[in-house]
Amino acid sequence: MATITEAKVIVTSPGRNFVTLKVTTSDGVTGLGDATLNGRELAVASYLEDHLVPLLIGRDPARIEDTWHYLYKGAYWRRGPVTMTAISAVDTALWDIKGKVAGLPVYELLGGKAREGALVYGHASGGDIPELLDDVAQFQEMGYRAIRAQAAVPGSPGTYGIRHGTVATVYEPATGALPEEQPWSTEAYLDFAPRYLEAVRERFGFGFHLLHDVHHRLSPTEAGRLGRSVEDLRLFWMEDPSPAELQESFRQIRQSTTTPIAVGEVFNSIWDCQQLITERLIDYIRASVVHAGGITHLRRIFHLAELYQVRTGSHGATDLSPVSMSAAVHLDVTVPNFGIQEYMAHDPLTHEVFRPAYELIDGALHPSAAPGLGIELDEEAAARFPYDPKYLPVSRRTDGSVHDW
Ligand code: GCO
Ligand code: MG
Repeated sequence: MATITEAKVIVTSPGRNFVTLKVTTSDGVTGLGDATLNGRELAVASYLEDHLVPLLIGRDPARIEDTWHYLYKGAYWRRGPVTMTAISAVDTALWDIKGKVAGLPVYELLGGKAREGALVYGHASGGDIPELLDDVAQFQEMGYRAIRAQAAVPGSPGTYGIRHGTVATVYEPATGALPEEQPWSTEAYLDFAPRYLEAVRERFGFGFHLLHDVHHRLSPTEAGRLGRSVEDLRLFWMEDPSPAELQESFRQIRQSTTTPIAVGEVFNSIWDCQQLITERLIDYIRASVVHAGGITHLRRIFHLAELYQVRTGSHGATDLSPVSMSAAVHLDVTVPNFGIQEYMAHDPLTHEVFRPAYELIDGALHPSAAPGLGIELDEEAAARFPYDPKYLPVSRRTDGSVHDW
């Protein structure tokens, strides 16, 4: 029996911060897992180094399911983003190893392909409506068949989702060495968002999927109003309309509008979306490999969703490293209830360290057929980019109080 002989945590900042776990077996096989938790990276690095790595040494790398439960139940303290991101990294690395040992791409271990590629959506944004329209045009030229549209809300500089620069520039919300504080007016947003979404449909028509992210900024009543006001624009989805700690609040949004609802990028376990799924309060579940317990646990969430006709639409912003993007694409091509995959191309510097083998073809990501996840990490290159503390911004209402981000 092969055993795990080493598990190394690699923290690097090629364009942005990433935490990666590299697991090595006694047969010399290595596997990678993403452990990046935006703005809280070192907490996961410590959880891994101080608490999980000692438990991995000597274990059988083939026993993925057993290791998952050993780490989850064995900790006594369950769930939470730090714990679940650390478990995700171990799980993803073990799937990578299992694929390499079997000589098969991970999608074959997951039951084989149900589709050739995973339809992705790109992020168009603008400081105003004309800029947004130019950006949408560029994404269409690049072959994207699904596009998310966001424009800066007048009076709310720094509105989430707005890339500052050309289409080749990467959108990156984690900026300051301390959190940047940004003003927010829900009234101004509710007035403006339907107008720019309508401008996109007017100019480009209905021959592509149009998505929009609300970023947890609305109450259920406000979200219902927004959803209703854009029904004629036939959005693919309205994302994160409200904070989802109160799952039952989505019933009100659901009853107010036929605009499809997507949620889940901050979820870390099946328990965060159990009611949303089983009561059909959402259309798309956006949990990801890196924050929701790895391939093993995310697959469980997706299977539960399948029973209730909820489709998948995993988070895939730049803070999800090419390691979790690789894992996501392997899983996406196998699940019957796949909906869409978010994809934001990484900063070119990121690719000096991470070499993923997935390919963007005609608006869809295709996994590599290489054994494992098809991802390599250059440790020498990683060492050239030391950790660079960055925080996500904090949002404040016009009266100065803290709002949801
Ligand atoms: C998205 C997200 C991101 C997050 C970021 C936080 O839909 O892609 O909302 O942009 O804000 O991933 O770490
Ligand atoms: Mg989002």
